[in-house]
Amino acid sequence: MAPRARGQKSAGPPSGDKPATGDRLGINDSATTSPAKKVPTKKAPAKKAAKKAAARATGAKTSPDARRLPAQEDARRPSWAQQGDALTTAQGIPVEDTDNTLRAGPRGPSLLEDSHMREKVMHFDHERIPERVVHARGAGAHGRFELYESLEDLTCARFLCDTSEPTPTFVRFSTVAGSRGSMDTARDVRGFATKFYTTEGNFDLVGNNIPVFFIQDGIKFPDVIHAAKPEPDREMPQAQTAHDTFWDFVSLAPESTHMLMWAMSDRAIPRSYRMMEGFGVHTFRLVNEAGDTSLVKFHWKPVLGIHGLVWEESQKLGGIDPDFHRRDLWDAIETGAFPEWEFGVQVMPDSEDQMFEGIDLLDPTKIVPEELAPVRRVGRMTLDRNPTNFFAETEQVAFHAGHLVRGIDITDDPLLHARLFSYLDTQLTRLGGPNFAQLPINRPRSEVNDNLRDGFGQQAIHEGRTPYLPTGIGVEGCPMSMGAAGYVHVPRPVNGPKIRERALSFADHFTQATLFFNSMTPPEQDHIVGAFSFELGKVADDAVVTRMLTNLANVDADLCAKVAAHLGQEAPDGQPAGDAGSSPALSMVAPGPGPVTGRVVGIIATDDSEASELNALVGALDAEDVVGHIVAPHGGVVAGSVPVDKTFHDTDSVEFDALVLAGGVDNSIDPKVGVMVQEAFRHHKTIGAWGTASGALDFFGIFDEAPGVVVAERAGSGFSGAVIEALSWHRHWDRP
Ligand code: HDE
Repeated sequence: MAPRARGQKSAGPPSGDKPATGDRLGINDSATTSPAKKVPTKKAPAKKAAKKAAARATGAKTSPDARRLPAQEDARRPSWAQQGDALTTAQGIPVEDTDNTLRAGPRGPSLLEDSHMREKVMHFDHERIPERVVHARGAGAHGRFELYESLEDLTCARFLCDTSEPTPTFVRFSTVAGSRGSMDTARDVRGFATKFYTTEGNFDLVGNNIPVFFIQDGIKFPDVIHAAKPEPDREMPQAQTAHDTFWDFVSLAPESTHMLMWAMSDRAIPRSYRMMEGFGVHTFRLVNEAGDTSLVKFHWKPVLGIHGLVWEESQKLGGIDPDFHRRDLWDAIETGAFPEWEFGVQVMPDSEDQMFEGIDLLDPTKIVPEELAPVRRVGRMTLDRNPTNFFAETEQVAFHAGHLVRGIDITDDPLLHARLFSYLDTQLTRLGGPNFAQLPINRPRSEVNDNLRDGFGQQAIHEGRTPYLPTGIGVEGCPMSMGAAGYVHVPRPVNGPKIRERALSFADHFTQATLFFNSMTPPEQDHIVGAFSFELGKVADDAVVTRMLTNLANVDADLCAKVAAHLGQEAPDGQPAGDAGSSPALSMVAPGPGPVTGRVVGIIATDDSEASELNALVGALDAEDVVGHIVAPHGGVVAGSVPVDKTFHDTDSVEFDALVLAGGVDNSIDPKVGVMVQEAFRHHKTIGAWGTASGALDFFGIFDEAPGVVVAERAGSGFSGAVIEALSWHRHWDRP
C-alpha cells in the first residue's frame, strides 16, 4: 500500500490553570489536597501515555487534581459529612452494626425503633431527583478555556478580552430524546453545554452539535418533544425518533426539514463527543466597551476532526456498550488524551433588519454558511478532569441560556426567548428549589452578593439584618448597584403590534435543507438516504410517509426517489431550489488525514503470536497516543507474557477504530474473528495483518489491496506507521 501523509499531531501545549478566588457563600474557605487519580487501564504503556500527555497539557507544572478550584475542594470535603473513621448516622451518632436490623430475637420481627435502619432506607428512597425532561442522558467533564486573541473589538466580556488567564469550564454532553439510562449511540441531536466560570460571573453556552433546530418558535417545543418521546400509551420506543408520532409532527411542520437533514446525517451518530462540533445555534449580540454591537454565532471546532459512526455500528454498540460515548470521554481524560475544541465566532454586522446575505439571523432553522462569514477561531477549550461524583456534578449542573455576562446579549430569536424562561423554571423541580446556584458545580467563581435569602436547600448562614436595598444600616450601604460596570442590556428600541404571527423572512423551509444535501459527499448522501429509509420504514401510518416524501421532494428529487424506492412508494414531484448552492464546510469527510489521539485499535493475538512483536506494536501506537487493546481467545496473558485486555467472548469490532491480526493468527482461529474482520471492513475501518495473519485475511475474504488494508511480513515500524497513517483517515470510504 502506498504510504499517505502522516496524521497531524494535536496542536501545542496549553499553559497551566490557576485556582480562582473562592466564593462568598460563607460555607468553607479552605482548599484541601486531593489524592492523585489512578489510571485504570491494565497496561503500563497507557499509564506512561497518561503521564506524558498530562505533563504536556499542563506544561509539566501541575496535575489536573492540583488545578481543582477551591469551591469544588470544599464541597468534596465538607465539614459536615464523610469525615473520620467511624460510621455514623446523619446525626453523627456512631453506628453499632449496619448489616442487621434491630429485631425481636434472631428470627423475630423487625422493630420500628431502629432509627438507624429507618434513616438509612429513608435516605436511599429519596436518592433520585427527576431526570431532565430533555437531555436526560449525559456525561460531563471539567476543563479550561484559553483565549488566543482579545475580542475587545467586539465585546467587553473580560474572559473574551483577557488572554492572560484561563477560564475554568464544565461541559455536559447529552442526547435529547432518551431517558437517563438510554444508550449513548442512539440517532439523536447531542447537547453541548458549557459553563464558563468567568471572573465576572457564569456564562453558559447551552448549545447542540447541530447548528439549527426543529422549530422556529419556543411555544412549539412541548409539541416536538412530546412527538419525539416514547408514545404515551405504550411508552415506546425509547431514545428513537423512528416512530409514527415524531414523523407525524415533523411532516406537518416543514420548518423542521433543514434540521431533519442534519439529524438523518452522520452528525447524529458521532464517533465520540470529542469529535463533534458545537454550536450556539441562535444569533447572539456582542457589545464592546464603546457600546458598538455585532451579531455573532458561536462555534466549537473539535481538534480531532468531526467523525461519525456508521448506522449499523451505532445500533450494535447500543447493546454491546450502551455507555460508549460516556466511556470514551472518561477513558480519554483518564489516559491524558484530553479532548480539545477551538472556540470561534462568525461575525455579522448588527444591521437594522438583522439579516445577512438574505438570511434572517433571528431564524434558528438557518445557518450562515462559513463561506459567507468565516469562523474566527479565538480560543481553545481543553477537558482535563473527570467529575469526582456523577450526581453532584453532571446530574446537578444547571445550565441556563440566560446566564450571560457583560458584553454578551441576546437577540429577538423567538426560540431563544422561550428558553430564557424555561431553564430557570425547570431547575425548581429538578433541583428542589431556588438555591441551585449554591450547589458546588453551579457556584460562580466570582463574588456573589445577591441579597437572595432562605428557600429550600439554603446552604449559607447569612449574617446581618439588611438583605434589602437601599439601606443605610447595612455595611456602608452595600451591596451597591454597579451601573455601567454591571450587566447592561443593549438599549434597543422595541415596538410593534401585539400579534401571534411569524415573519415572512422565516418562510423558506427548504433551500438550506437542499444546501445541506448538496454539500455532502456521496457516502454521506447515501447515509442520509439510509437513515430516512430506516426511520420512515418504521412508520405505520401511510399518510405520514406520503407527507414526508412530499417534503423531501422539495429538498432533492434524487433523495426523495431513493427513499421512496426503499419504501416501495411513488416519489412525488417537488420544487427543490435550483440555486441553493453548497457549503463544503458542512461535510464531515475531511479532505486529508487527521489526528489519531485517543483512537482504539484491537490487536487480535493468540498464544502462537510473538510477545516482542505485540509489545512493539502496542508501544508504537502508544507513542502516537493511540490505545492498543490485545484481544485474545482467553483472558490472562497471551504469547507467554502479554496481558490480555479483551477476549473474543466480551468484545466486538464496533468497539475499535481499527483491527489488526497479529502474526500467529491463522485460518483455525475462532470464526468470530472472521465476523469481526468482515464487519470492520464493511464499516470502512483500517485493517492490518502480519505474518500468518495475512493468509487468514484472505481466508475471511478481505482483499488485501483494498484501501485501508495494511499487510506486512513482520510488525516492524513500517507496519505500525502504515496502520497509524491509515487510521488517520478515520474511514476508507473509497473501499468497494
Ligand atoms: Fe433546551 N432545555 N430547550 N435547547 N437544552 C433543557 O433544561 C428548552 C433548545 C439544550 O446538559 C432543559 O436543565 C426549551 C435549543 C441543552 O444540562 C429545559 C427550548 C438548544 C440542554 C430545556 C429548548 C437546546 C437543554 C431540560 C425551546 C440548542 C441540556 C433540563 C424554546 C441551542 C443542558 C434543563 C444540560 C436542556 C428547554 C430548545 C440545548 C427543559 C423550552 C434550541 C444542551 O429547560
